[in-house]
Amino acid sequence: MSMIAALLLAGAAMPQAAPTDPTPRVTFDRHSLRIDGKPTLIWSSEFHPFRLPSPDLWRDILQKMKASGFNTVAIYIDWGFHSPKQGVYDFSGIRDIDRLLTMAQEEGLYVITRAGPYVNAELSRGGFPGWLVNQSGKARTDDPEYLAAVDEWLGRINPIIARHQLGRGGTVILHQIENELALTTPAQSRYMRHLYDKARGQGITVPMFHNDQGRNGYWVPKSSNVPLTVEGPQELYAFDGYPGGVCGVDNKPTRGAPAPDWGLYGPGGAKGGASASPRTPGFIAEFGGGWFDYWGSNGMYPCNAIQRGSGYQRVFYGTNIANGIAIQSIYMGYGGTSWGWLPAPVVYTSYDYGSAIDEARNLRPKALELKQIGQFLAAVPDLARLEKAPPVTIAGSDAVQVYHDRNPDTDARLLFVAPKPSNATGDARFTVTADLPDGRYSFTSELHGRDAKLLVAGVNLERQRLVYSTSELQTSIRHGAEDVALFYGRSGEPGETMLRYATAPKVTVIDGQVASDFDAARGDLRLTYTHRGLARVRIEGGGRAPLLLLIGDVAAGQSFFRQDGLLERGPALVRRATVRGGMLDLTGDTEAAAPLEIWGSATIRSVRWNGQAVPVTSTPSGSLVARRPLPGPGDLPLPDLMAGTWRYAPGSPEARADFDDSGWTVAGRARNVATIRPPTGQPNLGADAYGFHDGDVWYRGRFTGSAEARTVTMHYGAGGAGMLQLFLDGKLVGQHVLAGGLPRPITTGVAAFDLPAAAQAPGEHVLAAMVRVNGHNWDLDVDDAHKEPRGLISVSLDRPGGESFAVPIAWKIQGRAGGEDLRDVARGPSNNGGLYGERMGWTLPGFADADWQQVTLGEARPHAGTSWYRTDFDLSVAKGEDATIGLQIGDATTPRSPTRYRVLIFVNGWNMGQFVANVGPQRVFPIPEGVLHHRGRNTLALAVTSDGAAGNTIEPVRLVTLHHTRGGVPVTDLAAPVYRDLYPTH
Ligand code: IPT
Repeated sequence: MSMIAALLLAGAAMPQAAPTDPTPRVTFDRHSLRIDGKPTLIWSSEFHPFRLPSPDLWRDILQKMKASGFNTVAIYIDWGFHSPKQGVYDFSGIRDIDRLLTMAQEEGLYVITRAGPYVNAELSRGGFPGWLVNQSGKARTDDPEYLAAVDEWLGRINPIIARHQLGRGGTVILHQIENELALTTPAQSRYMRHLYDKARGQGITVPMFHNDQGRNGYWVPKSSNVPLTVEGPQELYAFDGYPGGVCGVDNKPTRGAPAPDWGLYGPGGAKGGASASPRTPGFIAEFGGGWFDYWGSNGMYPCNAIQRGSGYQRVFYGTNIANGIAIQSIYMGYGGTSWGWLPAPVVYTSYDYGSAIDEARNLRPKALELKQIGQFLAAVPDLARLEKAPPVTIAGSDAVQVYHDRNPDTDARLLFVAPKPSNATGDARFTVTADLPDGRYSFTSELHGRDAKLLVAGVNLERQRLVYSTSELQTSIRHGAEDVALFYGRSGEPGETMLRYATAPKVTVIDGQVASDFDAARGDLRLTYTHRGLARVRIEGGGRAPLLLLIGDVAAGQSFFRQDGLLERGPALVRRATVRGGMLDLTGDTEAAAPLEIWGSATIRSVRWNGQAVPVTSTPSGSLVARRPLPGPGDLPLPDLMAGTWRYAPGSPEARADFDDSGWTVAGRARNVATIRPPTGQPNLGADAYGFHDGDVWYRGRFTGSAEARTVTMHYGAGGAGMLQLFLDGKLVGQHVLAGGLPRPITTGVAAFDLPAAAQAPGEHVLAAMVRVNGHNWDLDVDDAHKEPRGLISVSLDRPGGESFAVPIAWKIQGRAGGEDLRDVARGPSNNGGLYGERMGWTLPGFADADWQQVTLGEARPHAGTSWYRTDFDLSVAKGEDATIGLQIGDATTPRSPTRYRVLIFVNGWNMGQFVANVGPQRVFPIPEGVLHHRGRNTLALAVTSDGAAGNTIEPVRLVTLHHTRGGVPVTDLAAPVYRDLYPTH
């Protein structure tokens, strides 16, 4: 071996760090991250603060992630969410990233920051700010105009991240510099280098990475030296993957493909390989934990939650772990809400994603399984460093496979048992024979349906020695002189756990049916049982600390939380456990009256639950149990909105010929850098060129009546399920809707209308068009797709068969009041578009609608254009109770209505989403507390847009409870302007 090769090899075994930090706390070797030198498996899930516009509730999500077994949260940060205008940035209120990173630290989670500049994330423009689409330079290259914009952003966000790095005031351990940059020309190389240098220069010292769109080997660290890969400047290589199939159109889960081997068991090389970057840890920066849903679907989120639910999680996440993927982040942990104009054309308002925490902040059943996996990973630190171990022998079934791994330092084993192929769902009973650290053993196990098992062998567990177990280990604690270990298995399945002792220990079965025998020659205590409920066994003597062995079925296992070194069970959620001077303070949630049982520090003398004393008594298994159940939530009565008072005002005065548009912007001359342009010589009508980047935009075009003015053809861009309404002198000519119902929606269209005879009459006429802009395209493919124009692209007024653009039109444009100069800074750039009612403040609390017409919503007549309906209602959610209340329109059991209308929903001034009756599928819109005042008055304003045809009337609107517990976190109503703050002179 050459000297250099020898040095390189030696170097590979040494922990590496980012080059600029003299005392790095986060380093890595080829197996895993090391935190303070300790190999640490990173088990993470994704959260988007911008998709939960109520910062107090960020803590709720972080606590639920922690309680579900995660040690890390990954966050995207959306550049556009913070910047309405070049040079203008906001990091306050719902945009306070400092606060989020502080909370993560307080909640004991590590953080992976993914701060753009580009994030994708089903966001309008993939997270780029609105103003960026006016740049002529190509985005995600080293174009100077683009880089200058990027530097603006990085100059603000990087220092925030830097001051929250581990050891420097926070818990940020990894930082992502770009997302899925799948174009790898020299311009991208220079761009990547720029991003990296910038971050280092601005004090980010933790290891950095890029998220490769699949396992392509794009942007691998210099050290990797693997053919067909592209080098990048960062320390780590990470990629994303969404295997496992998608739901069918019938909303039924599909079988999907087997779990890919993206590590130790892969075929080698960049694409599938053992690694594209052999000197850095296996790192999946996004692994599908659900999937997004699109306009016109049948409402796939519940199915997505099942498709990537229980069996999927065990099979797929388990396959990753067995492949030595030591950094794994699930996308999404909590999806949330793409409120306002956040959504890209590919998605509607809900970004529930089928994730473990649903949009209304309920823990789905799959979260309970994640908790078991997460607790297991934390209990066996050996799993951070895995290598292949010799194959095992499997008898009795061809339908299973066992991945056998070992930790090179401790020789601890992982036996990952999965169906073969891993998307199979049959029944198998089999016997595994393996040479394990404590000898050669054979054991029998089963697999039923879509399932897999993460078994361990040869592991030191607290003060015990686990030879092997056919039950899955969930967790263990030291409880004073005694250890407690929790195992689980499928209900009704036999199980066997083997423990090592010097001499025969004393076995006392406290609860359940567990048999034991001792093999004195080997020192093996074998416990055999059937998983059912929760068995409790105490084992004493034999040369070890006593052990309380808890053996549950899956449901029993899932009832356990492990917070702060204690075990707790009974309530729906245990958020925190704090022991101080003999007093245990627990916080958490109950969905109904619930028991409480605790194993923990032997010094606990009294217990409080959410601040209330709980009398406890001790049990033979060493636990404390509450003498009375913890209380559940009370009733949550909601007001009947249909019985309330509603006020109505027509909302499309812009359509009228005599409307005063003197304050509007003349459209035509602005520079056009859009990807679709009007024919040469025609004006630039694209809304972005005039500073209107989000939401609805109005146009008024004056022309002189002429015999030529017979048809009008409008080329326009409006995003997913976007639309256009055209009026002539105040009367609706027609509307045109872009087809929804596609994962890749149609985002531009051509609307052609015959004009009424009025257009041929002499004198001035006005064409007025409203374009509902449902998002800008993302830039996933690095082709500037975010610059596809929105609003009108070109308009031709002609006689059929005549010359195009025969009749000239003078256009004016109006979008959001103030354009890039936000009037409502607190609600921010994605809250408002340019509807008349939005420009006039009709969305806001405190607007005086008393002189509007009083109507009964159930009897409202449809009007062509936009109609506004306002009402107030009071809520009084009991103190100490958490809830998510939603607004439902129409019949929740059908995804869409035969009627054609759409609604923008403003709650206390916040644009909480869009309902499109004939496209669907979303009918229920969760409104987070903070936006919604749970104890006080609320203002609801609905902007209903239709063609006015009979029947296109708004369906019944009601409030519904989507989540309700006793517990929760304290939430303050958001500080945001009311009407008089923004319209002081009115
Ligand atoms: C990948 C993106 O990185 C992420 O931002 C998000 O868009 C996610 O997937 C899908 O929800 S994109 C990739 C799957 C093409």
